[in-house]
Formats: sequence, structure tokens, C-alpha cells
Amino acid sequence: MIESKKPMASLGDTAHRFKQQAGEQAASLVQSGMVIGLGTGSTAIFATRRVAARIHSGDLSGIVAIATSRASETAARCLGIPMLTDDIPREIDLTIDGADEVDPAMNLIKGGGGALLREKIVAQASRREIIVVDAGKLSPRLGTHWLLPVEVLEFGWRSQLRLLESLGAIVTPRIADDNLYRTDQGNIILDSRFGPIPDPTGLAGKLEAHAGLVGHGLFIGLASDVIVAGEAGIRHLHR
Ligand code: ABF
Repeated sequence: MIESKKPMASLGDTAHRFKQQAGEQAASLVQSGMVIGLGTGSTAIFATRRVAARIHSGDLSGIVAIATSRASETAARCLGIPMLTDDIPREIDLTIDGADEVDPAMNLIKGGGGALLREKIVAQASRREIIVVDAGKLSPRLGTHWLLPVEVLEFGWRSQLRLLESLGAIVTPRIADDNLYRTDQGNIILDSRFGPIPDPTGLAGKLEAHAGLVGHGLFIGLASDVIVAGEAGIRHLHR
């Protein structure tokens, strides 16, 4: 007898479900009266949607939010989440954001979505930085599966490219619509493939010492929590 089997969910459907689980789990941690950070990407958006739903159902009140990118700000406003109009006026209680790669020390590579600089500013100003990922983002060592986005000023950007190559990376300027991609800040992103990075902290220090290099996707010690959803269920990792 041939069992009637559900069509195998495509990888996309499975990852989508895990992203949703992780994002919504993080949204359940938001409490009334909080100042929250809303991240960028296809996982963080599930948290944003759940926060909006909790606000509209009356489950949450007194929430104000700051977004890590223009895209996530637009999405949050469309969902009716009250947004801070000025800069980050006070400490952020809790930020929910995605990541491209997570290592066993909960250090991250972020920036695949191009918002790495604002994401890091918001993360630094947050009491809790909750990262939401599907299990496919876990990695034994940063750089194994993902390149490192590096944000640079336009002025002298080719010198930054040469610096990154001197550090061992294969560097590709990010392109959009046949032009250099521009971040919300108007800067350029140099996608730098280092391969597995033996000393992410040391590399971050080298990058930060270089004028004109305004941001990079190594988030060292910034994640307080990582919520991972996968076939084994949902795991909440704490620093
Ligand atoms: C953002 O989320 C970026 O830092 C990162 O590149 C992206 C991950 O996107 P997704 O959740 O869609 O995989 O915070």
C-alpha cells in the first residue's frame, strides 16, 4: 500500500517555518513599556509582525521602537508600531535582529542585508540583543559559510579593498542595479571572503583601526541571546 505522504516541504518552506518560529519566540519576550530595536531581514520581520499583533490585540502597550534600517522602519510603521522619531534618546531595553552566521561563542557575522552599521549602533545601545536564526546559520567558525560585509566611505574605497586583500580576503564590491550598492548612509559595501576566521576579535580590531572603514559585520560579544529554530525544535541560548 502506498502511504499518502505529504509532499516534501521544500527547503524554503522549512527554513521559512523555522525563521517564523524563532522570530515569534523572540517577540514573546517584549514587555509593555519597553523601548525596542527592530531588526532587518526575513527572520526579524516575523518578530516585528508578532509585536505589532500583540500591540493591536492589547497584549502590549507603551511600546516605542527604533529600526535598524530604513526598510525595517518602513515595515514597522506600516504595521502600526510607534516609532521613535529622533535618535536613540534612551537605552534600548531589547533588540531583536537576524544574523548570517553564528559561532559557538555567539559571535556573529551580520550585514548580508546591508544594514550592518545601524544594526551595530542599535545593538551597542541595547540591554539585550536577541538574535533570531534558523539552524542553518550555526557555524563552527565565522567565515566558514558566509562572507564578511565591510562598509567603507566612498572616498578611497579602493584603498580599503587593497587593505582587505592584504589581510587575505577575496573582495567583491557589492553591486545593485549595475551600480555600487549604497547603504542607508550612502556608503559602499566590500563583501570580503576570508574563509574560516581564526581570530574574529583580532580581525575586528585590525579593521576598526583603519580610517575610512566605517563598519564591518563581525559582532563580537554583542549578542546576549540567540534563539535558534530547527528540526530539533527551538533553542534559546544565553551568553
Ligand atoms: C540582518 O539579518 C542582517 O544583519 C543579516 O544579514 C540578516 C539575516 O537575514 P535573514 O534573517 O533574512 O537570513 O540583521
